Amino acid sequence: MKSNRSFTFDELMTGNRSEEFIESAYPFMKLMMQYQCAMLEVRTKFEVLNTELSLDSDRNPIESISCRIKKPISIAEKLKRKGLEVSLQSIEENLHDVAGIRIVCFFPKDIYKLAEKICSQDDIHLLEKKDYIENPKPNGYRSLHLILEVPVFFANEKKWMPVEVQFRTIAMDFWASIEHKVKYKKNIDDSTAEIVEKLKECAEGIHSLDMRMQEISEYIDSKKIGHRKFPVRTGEI
Ligand code: 0O2
Repeated sequence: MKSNRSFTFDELMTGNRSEEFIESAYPFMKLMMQYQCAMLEVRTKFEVLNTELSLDSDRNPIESISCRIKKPISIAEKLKRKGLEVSLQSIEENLHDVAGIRIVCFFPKDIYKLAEKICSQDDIHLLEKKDYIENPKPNGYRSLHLILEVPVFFANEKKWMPVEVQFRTIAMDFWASIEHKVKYKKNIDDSTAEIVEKLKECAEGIHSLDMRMQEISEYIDSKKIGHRKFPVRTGEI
């Protein structure tokens, strides 16, 4: 008969409890595997779009794609922060960002084009959209966040899974990465007005650079300077 007592890590790993450990870990591992597969599905869709769109415009809209599955500790912390139960059912019902993809683009217009193209695919459901480019966060953070739901075909079932997609330009990503690092490393809280103000100024400067670079690119496109019929880097990310 199974015991309800919880076991220490040593008991689970070294004693005859390892089977119980594997048994209890399996449903979590299965759920994470399913998020991983959903992430792969969505990533492939963006790789296809990137390859196709480069044919028409002579350049790839996507600079890089990165993927991550939220760590178990971050999942538990987020659920607790929201006052929710920490369980598999609760993860599925309440968290939409367990599978996350970050798409880094060259220009802001690339972001909206990719978002429009992915949302128009008939096997994609748009669950949520947060446009922090149009409406930046008070600290200056810019990015377009979509929660997409995609069907994944497993060996014995078809399951709709949510994936969070964050779209940023290289410039927005530069700001967000540094802001995250600075705040994380020094443990600075948002009330430090001077730092918040300086970071916000940098975000504004970066945004105006983004817009100017986009204008230059559009000008070059309009003059068809250096126009090639076929892309040089088809499919490269
Ligand atoms: P990690 O490490 O990316 O997993 P919600 O999910 O709607 O209940 P949440 O999580 O605040 O609430 O959603 P939101 O605002 O869409 O932000 C989610 C993610 O966006 C964060 O993930 C960050 O990756 C990024 N992000 C949001 N705001 C900022 C910001 O001010 N600076 C930086 N650098 N990134 C930001 P997590 O949850 O932090 O963790």
